[in-house]
Amino acid sequence: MTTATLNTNAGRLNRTLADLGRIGETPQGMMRLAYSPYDIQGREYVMGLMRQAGLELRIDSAGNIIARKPGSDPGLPAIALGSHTDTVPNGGKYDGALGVLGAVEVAQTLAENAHTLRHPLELIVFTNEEGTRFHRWLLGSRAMAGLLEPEDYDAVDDEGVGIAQRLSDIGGDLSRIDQARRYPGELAAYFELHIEQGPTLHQSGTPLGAVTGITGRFVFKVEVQGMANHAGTTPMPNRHDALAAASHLVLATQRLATVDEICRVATVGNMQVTPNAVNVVPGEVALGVEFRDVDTNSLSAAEATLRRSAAEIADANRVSISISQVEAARSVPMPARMQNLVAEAADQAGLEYHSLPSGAGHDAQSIASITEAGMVFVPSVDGISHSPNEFTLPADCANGAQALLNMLLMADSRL
Ligand code: HGY
Ligand code: MN
Ligand code: MN
Repeated sequence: MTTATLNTNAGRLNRTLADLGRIGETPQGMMRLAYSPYDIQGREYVMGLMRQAGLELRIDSAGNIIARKPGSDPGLPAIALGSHTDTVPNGGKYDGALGVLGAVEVAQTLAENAHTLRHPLELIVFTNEEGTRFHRWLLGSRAMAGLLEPEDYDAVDDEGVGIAQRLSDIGGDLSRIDQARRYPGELAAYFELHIEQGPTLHQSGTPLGAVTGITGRFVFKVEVQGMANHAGTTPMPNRHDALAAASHLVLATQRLATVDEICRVATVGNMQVTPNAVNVVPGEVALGVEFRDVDTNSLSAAEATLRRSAAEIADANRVSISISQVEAARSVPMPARMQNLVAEAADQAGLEYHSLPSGAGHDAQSIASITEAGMVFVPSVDGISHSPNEFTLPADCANGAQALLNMLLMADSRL
């Protein structure tokens, strides 16, 4: 069944991307951290665009923005388009933002063509996708999908602010957060436009990506307990040097994905040294470890290897090392029917596409547990992301929005 396609407005989309990209912009990069004043400002900007597109807005108890437009058949479940507007510290202007503003552009295009879908349309902005707050990612989409864990309810962020306050700052309500839950059948499908954040599409010159699956991820908090002592008078054999031990652990983490090839990637991205003085043998080190793979068994094997290495390092450096898991996100396949929608949307737009897995996590991996989810990628120049150098060409942004619209129109006529 062919479906008439409408055309999104590339200029308008790239203008809204530039506008949102100025909210939270600093010389070091984007700082629209979840629940921050910058994030709140960005949410207000996006909500203004959604109202202009004729959508009715609400904020659920998890702080997610849900903008809705009725369809011609009120008995049908909504089709949702979404992503996030929060960024990592010193982040880029496209991660999440393109998915949200691409969805707004789709809604604007439908409105100005007076095109009413059969299904209700929902645009969703999920909160704290990056997990910069509380070091627990996908918080808004996990709340919607019923995937919150006990640690989420009493989380406190690095500034000592609890989740109840953070949610209240954006219109959410921790005491009612379970009301954000939605159940299978409430949504007919969920589509997310996102930058690839990796090099595959840009290197091959392919304008669109059909996402085959979203990576799993294990995250650990590691605490190395040694003994602070005088850097000048403490003989080397007498030291309990927590940073020396942590440094061995960093290299052991890297080996999981290089020498041992147990998982696809492994990273130590943050570390706090105490007392962090040049003339003191470090007494304590706290670090975060994450590894990712589409095969959850590989993640478990990597965890076992990491724990063995930690025991050997602790013994050799006369310290104690504790490893506590703070996240275990399973990998999520995208249904073939959703991947085929991307392929057909690309054909309709006259664009090549490439099927590929996502090395990044996305809200779609939460929402995939309550409805069919599909993701369409556009190229990241040189594969750079989570950096102020993150860049996607305006024409590629426009291609992504057009593909998203084509997917929506096809799904509306078939589901
Ligand atoms: O970290 C990620 O994979 C995503 O960008 N939140
Ligand atoms: Mn993202
Ligand atoms: Mn991200």
